[in-house]
Amino acid sequence: MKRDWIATARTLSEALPYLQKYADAVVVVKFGGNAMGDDEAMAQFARDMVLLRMVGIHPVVVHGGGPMINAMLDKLGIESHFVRGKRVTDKPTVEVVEMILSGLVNKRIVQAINDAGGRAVGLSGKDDDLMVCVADDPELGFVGRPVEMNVQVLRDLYEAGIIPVVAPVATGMADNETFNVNGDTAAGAIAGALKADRLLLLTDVAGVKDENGEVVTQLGAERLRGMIESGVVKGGMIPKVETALAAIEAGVKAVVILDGRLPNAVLIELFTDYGAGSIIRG
Ligand code: X2W
Repeated sequence: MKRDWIATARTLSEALPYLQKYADAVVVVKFGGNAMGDDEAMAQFARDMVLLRMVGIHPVVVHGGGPMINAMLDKLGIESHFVRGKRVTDKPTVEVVEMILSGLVNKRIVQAINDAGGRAVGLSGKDDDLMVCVADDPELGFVGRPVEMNVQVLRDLYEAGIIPVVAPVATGMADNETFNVNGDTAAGAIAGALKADRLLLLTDVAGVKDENGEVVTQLGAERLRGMIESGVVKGGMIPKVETALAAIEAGVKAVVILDGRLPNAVLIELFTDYGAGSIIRG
């Protein structure tokens, strides 16, 4: 296949204003379990993170892994229940959650970024007390709501050129407590505490849809609140848009909800006029 090198060079040239705009920006990327594809898709995501780092952006990856937790719970014969999009988490379940998120999923992402030539370090909300939680709701068991964020460890890592990769597992106020945190919630809390320039929520839908099922590319916080109240935004999208609104209130400049299965979704969003998904601003 003959490649159009002129088009390739033009693409790079057209990215210049965006590269200048995002120099030194802190970009928190939530990489959901449903957005993680096969090894090739994982390698592509990892290359995008390394590219961000190489152009002077500070990416912070916060991941999910719901489908991987489900698969292990199935194997162990433990049933999964969800209430308002969150996993009801008893003691045996939280142990599996920590093993899968901090172990399997976190290390798969770390390894992929390192294989792409980056320097990734994996940690969870427990490391350096990054994220301290209380129980979100008695009905949910060990599901955490972040109440104290200590994000200096993330700054220390990214200032040293390292890409932090965070598993949404947290410590509690009491000794020996472990909490399962929804990945979107964790990413929003981290982005808010860092006052990030962007929070990108990579999921498996194209963005926030209006009453006609069309993706809305730009949204203000007020319109979005109205869309929740009128029921236009529903189901699994509710925790995402609530996370987006809370992050903006905490000082994140903009949040983008986009389809992480799209090849190079992050690059399309940050470096092209086209953008991707729905961008939410205050
Ligand atoms: C999630 C944590 C993983 C997650 C869970 O147990 O599935 C809660 O529901 P995704 O892939 O981003 O959905 N925690 C409390 O959020 O994964």
